Amino acid sequence: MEILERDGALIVEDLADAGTLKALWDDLGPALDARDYSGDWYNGTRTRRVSSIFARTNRLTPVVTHPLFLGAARRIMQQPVHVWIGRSRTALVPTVQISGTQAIQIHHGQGKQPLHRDDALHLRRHPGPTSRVQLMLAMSDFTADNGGTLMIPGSHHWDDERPPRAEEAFPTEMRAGSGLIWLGGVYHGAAPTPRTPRVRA
Ligand SMILES: O=C(O)CCC(=O)C(=O)O
Ligand SMILES: [Fe+2]
Repeated sequence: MEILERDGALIVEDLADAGTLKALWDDLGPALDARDYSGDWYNGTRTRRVSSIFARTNRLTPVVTHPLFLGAARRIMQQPVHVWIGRSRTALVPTVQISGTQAIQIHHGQGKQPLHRDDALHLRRHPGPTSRVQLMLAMSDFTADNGGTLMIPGSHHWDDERPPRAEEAFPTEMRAGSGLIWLGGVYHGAAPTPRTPRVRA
């Protein structure tokens, strides 16, 4: 919790076991193979994306309920909010729910995705309470040259005036089965893949 709140991102090794990873490839791999490249500058002209992945596999449950992910999401987002209901001052505790899900496969020759905050979708101001706790499960190894996601640690603390700069970003390097847990306010982006023919998912 301390690292996540300070840096906004961390890697948990062996978040998913080998059996889960194989099953995810069996269920999602054919859908990725059948998918065209996204075809736009933001989603990636050499990137295949498959959404709604709970409709395509039933093997994600142990991943999204992993105590280090779900537990962190609950600790961060289930903060009581005090409201008046008539003359009663009441604490409402928000629940958490799964939001968008996507398998993202980056192929050789993909350019850099612009650095962005995923919680921009919530049209919110920063800094402020976290409204998304996110998980990137590595289905293949992530390296600095195969598209390991670029992250700017600590950038969830920034206000909305400060732009992200490429020099501040670090590539995510992790083995297949590891999970990158990160907050929705952290600037990040898919990394370019100029040098390697290996695909990343
Ligand atoms: O796949 C990645 O490395 C990151 C993609 C991303 O940040 C996005 O599409 O919002
Ligand atoms: Fe993103």
